[in-house]
Amino acid sequence: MNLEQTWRWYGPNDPVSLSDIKQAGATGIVSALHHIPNGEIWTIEEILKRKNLIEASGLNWSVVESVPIHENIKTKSGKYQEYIENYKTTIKNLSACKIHIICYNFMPVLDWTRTNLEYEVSDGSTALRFDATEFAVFDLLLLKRPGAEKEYTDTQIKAAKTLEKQMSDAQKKLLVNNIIAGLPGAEEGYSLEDFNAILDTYKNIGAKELKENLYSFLKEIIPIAEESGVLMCIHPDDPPYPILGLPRVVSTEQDIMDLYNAVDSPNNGLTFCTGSFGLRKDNNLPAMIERLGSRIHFIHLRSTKRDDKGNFYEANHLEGDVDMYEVMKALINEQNKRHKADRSDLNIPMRPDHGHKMLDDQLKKTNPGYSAIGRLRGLAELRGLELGIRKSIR
Ligand code: DNO
Repeated sequence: MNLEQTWRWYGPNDPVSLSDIKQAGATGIVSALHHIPNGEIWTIEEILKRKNLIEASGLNWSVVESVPIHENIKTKSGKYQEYIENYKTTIKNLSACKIHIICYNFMPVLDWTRTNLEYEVSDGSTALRFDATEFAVFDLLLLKRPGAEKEYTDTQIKAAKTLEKQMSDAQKKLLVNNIIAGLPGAEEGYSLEDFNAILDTYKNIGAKELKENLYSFLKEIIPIAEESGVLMCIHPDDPPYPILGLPRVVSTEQDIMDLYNAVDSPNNGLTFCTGSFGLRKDNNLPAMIERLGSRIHFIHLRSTKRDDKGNFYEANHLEGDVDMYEVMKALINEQNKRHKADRSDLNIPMRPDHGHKMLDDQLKKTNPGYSAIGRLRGLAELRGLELGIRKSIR
């Protein structure tokens, strides 16, 4: 009984190949059909093409990350009903191809957000970082979002103005791109021109409304997931608090409890991402695993290091603010509970989430956060930790 070791693969264009992944020791692949536009049906034919490619390398397509949710569903507007019907068909088609775990998120407009993709840490490798002042420069001075000043303190506004004066045009352009052009796996990218207009589609949607839209989506799709034997697992917000005046509703333990209660079914589950949840001091990760664990269907293991000014960077997997030892113990405990309850889903898939850009990868073009060697290090450390804990508590 182990956690299933998986690895995110972006498809045939990913600079990390399936044979690289095999050498890293992962057995499961996490992948998505990124070429299919948001909202459209994933046909059986397209799914099988990807599946066959993965299986030809002796690997297994364990998890889909993600089937993205069209913005119209999140705002419950436009063609949302049609997109929900398409989503149901995609669930059925994935199930017909024997793929039974689907990760998704419900973050408005942007998926995950960072300001710096090449932050040099003390050992010379680079990590992804979120700098609150850089973000304020983007929001207040480059995007010039109407009403944004109200969300910042005078000190923050002053710091943003000072920083903006020191930045070159190229640095500003890079910052804008890092935030809105779409990080790997984010299914949408925007131009600065379009961006304010898209944010405006949320002008009447606060947290309450967004939760309602999420739950009405779940009420439609979870019965289909149940019939198809598919486990849906929502990914938390990254970072787990509102940005750009947008609501966030998947950030805390209470949010997940609300989500579980909205549709009380094991198929309505969670992707436990330690990097995202771990950014909030009020999220006690091991306790969350203990209480939310029965519906955790997928795990992202990663650590972050935050300061008290709203900045954070991605630390090595066993360092930073996440107590990975306690997290791993709680996960093993959850597996033991499942074992006792005679459940068949013992080998919960986990993947080393992100990694530093290091060694030879520094000379290569890689997907930010998804280079080979940093994740290889992460996976190696995590599997060692798992083995050590497992053997010592037997
Ligand atoms: C970032 C990822 C996210 C995640 C989605 C899930 O590295 O964790 O892009 O895949 O939010 O839907």
